Amino acid sequence: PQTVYLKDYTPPEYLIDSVELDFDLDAQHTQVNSRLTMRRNPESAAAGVSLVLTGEELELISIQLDGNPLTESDFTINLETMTIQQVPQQRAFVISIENRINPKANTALEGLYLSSSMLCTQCEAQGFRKITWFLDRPDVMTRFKTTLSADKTQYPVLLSNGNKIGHGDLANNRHWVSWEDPFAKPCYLFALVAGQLECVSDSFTTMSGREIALEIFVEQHNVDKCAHAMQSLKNAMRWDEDSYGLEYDLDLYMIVAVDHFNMGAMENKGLNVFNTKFVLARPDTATDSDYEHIEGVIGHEYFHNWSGNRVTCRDWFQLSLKEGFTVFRDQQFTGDRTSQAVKRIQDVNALRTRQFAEDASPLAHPIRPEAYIEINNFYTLTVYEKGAEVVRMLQTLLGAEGFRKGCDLYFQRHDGQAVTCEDFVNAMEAANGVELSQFRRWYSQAGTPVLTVSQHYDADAQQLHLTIQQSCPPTPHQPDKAPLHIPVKLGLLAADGSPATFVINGQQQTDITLNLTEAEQSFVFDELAEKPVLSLLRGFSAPVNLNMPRSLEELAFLFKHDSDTFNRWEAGQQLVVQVIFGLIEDLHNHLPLHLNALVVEAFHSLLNAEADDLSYQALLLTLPDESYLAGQMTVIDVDAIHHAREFVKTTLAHALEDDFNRVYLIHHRDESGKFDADAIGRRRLKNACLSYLSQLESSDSYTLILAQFEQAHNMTDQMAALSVIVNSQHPAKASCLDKFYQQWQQEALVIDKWFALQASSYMPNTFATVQALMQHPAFDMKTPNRVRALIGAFSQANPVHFHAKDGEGYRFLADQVLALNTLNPQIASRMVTSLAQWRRYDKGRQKLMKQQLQRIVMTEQLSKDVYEIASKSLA
Ligand code: BAL
Ligand code: ZN
Repeated sequence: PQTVYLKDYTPPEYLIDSVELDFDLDAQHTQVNSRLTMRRNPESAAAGVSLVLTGEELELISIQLDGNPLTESDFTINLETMTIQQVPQQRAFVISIENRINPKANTALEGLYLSSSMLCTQCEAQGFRKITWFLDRPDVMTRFKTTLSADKTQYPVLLSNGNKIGHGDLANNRHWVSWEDPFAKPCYLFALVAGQLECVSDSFTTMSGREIALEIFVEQHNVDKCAHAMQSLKNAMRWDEDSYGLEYDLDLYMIVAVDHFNMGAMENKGLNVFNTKFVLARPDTATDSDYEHIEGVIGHEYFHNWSGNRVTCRDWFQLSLKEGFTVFRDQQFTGDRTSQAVKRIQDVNALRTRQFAEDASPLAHPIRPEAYIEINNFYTLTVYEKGAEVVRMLQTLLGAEGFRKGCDLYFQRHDGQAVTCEDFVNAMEAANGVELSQFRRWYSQAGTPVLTVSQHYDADAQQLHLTIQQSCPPTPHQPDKAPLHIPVKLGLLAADGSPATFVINGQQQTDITLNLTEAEQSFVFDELAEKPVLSLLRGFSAPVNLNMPRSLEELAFLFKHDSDTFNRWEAGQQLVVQVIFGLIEDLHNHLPLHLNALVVEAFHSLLNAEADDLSYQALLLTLPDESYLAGQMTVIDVDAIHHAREFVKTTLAHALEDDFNRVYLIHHRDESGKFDADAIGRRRLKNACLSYLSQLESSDSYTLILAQFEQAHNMTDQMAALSVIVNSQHPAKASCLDKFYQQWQQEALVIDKWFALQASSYMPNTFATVQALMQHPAFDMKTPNRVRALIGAFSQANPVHFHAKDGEGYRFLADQVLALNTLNPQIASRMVTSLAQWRRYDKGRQKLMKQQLQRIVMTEQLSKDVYEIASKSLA
């Protein structure tokens, strides 16, 4: 397979002024007629008179140039292109193409495909070329006029981008609808949908007083699950006006929910297509987290209307320009709507467990990659989540106001254009009169930097001396790293836990953002009459690992007193991390385990403290994830991590049983249908306590848990109970799982939870359960949500069983990857990433994981997607 390089970018040789598309829709024989009005691009330096269009898996019917049919000597077609030997160079010309496609055979879910009985499209990144021949690249933007015709009974609703400009009936029970999008867009933002859909409608009045029609289309049985998505959309529209001054531009905003979707959702202009997972919610079917994710994703796709659609990417290497920025925007939105403290912790947790792992693997790449084989493989945590951290650092460095000025200038300069990450940074510089040349390295350098911190308090001089060294481990093709510009927020605490005032650069302060730009830098804080406690990297001000020796006492102190909500949580995490690593060492040395009393005391005091934000309180009680702990180990020992973490949890449960019971009972009440911060917080805190109590495996705990399972009227409580039942020896386990299935078998999204819960259980025999579930009538390899729920959950959220010593987990995963390779390469390659970190395990596991990667790479007819991930993993 061919590698595409950023350095090879050249402007398009031709432009498309407008396109008219006619679809004669049918599940197996759809005919596409396109009329492209084109001309030579004056900006292109390329010589030659031929025109190369991109197309894949298309059946050509006819082709014309300016109304004259072309014969086989006028053009050639290969796997991915059509080359027309000669087109006019000095004037506009029209290419008319008729081709046929088969949506039903399209199991890759790119281009036009069938989801249940509905026809829909996914064109990002390069799906449009599976619909018709085109200049399928984001810097070719054009105006689309689209006419859809189809059987009126099977496809009564016919949707595309923009405004509806006409409709009518045809012979043989067929009908047609025409759509016109007034905004020029790249073809990756094209969409069409046809099906038997119900419309839930509402409206929104913009800040300038324009009335926008809002429409959510779903299958009939889901009409009762759209209210939250609709409210979320209105919240997002208002928020973007208030926070960025950005208003919606068309008169209509449509969202369609489909069952079969490779991603979460897609920001097509005026016609978002969503995975049902991020639209449908009813209190009894969706958890509080589902509700929050729906609002976040609805917001994300809506925000793309400016950061992505009005200003788009020049090429796919610039993907983080729209994704990193839009993730940052959706993070701000969710924080404003819920709790900034909680949202920040959730985001950092995800970044550190998953993106840091990617950065430490053979798949590490900069947020602006320099090469790819298959662009679909670069919709990564690095491009999205680390990309958002880079935008966040810009905001930290420029201040909220300066950042907003930079955003305003960016949208003003580039509205209607396809631009680069460089253009974004340029706008930030120009709007603020600053220079960000060193900061730009965040775009080109991969890997997670490490800050090594040392401090010394000089009592005589009343000074704190702080030295920070930065380094970054080598990543593929980048053995040596240059120092980055890293904003480090910090504060100091006095012995009584209050903020300590200090003097730096002649100014008195209580907190500061240090600009780290060199490999090693020292800072002096003056006028400190007593030794302060350092609270460093507040708010996780940069995506780095900290190497800073801290005593358990100091961490317990910060866990109690730090006024920075992120660092307070972080102190608790690091306290437990240190204790768990001590226990792992004891396990390796065959010593008996004891839990340090400091941890018990810290949790006791937390459980007895007043709290405003109960969701935050629940996070403070939650132990670090096994995958986070794994990321901190040189040689990952999944069994020891699990054993030590369970030991801490069980010991806390026994020591603080009364506290957990009391807090549980204070907050246990039926508030189903209430989604305010208090109700959600109560459920989270109560269920965190329930999770500890389940460790007791006592008849009292079994009774309490079963009662919650049976009496729950909301999915949060029902799932929380079932989850602890599945991970315990609860005598009612089998009957609860069965009951849950019977209750929810008509609700696909709830059944996904049922699969995922069993696949991620750490109890014995899970692998046999997973194998049995593969044969379950409700399992389907062609439904990405189901594949993620079973195979994804087992390989990504069940370290103990996936990494079973005998290698059965690895073999199972490789079997499924190869089965998926022909059906849906995008989903197949996502599944391979679990094997990418093979070098981090012991020799025995390394060998077994590598064997499976080699087996995958050697397979014939491997998709580009899977080949790229498997071969890079082995490199
Ligand atoms: N653009 C692909 C889906 C998303 O990030 O919104
Ligand atoms: Zn996005």
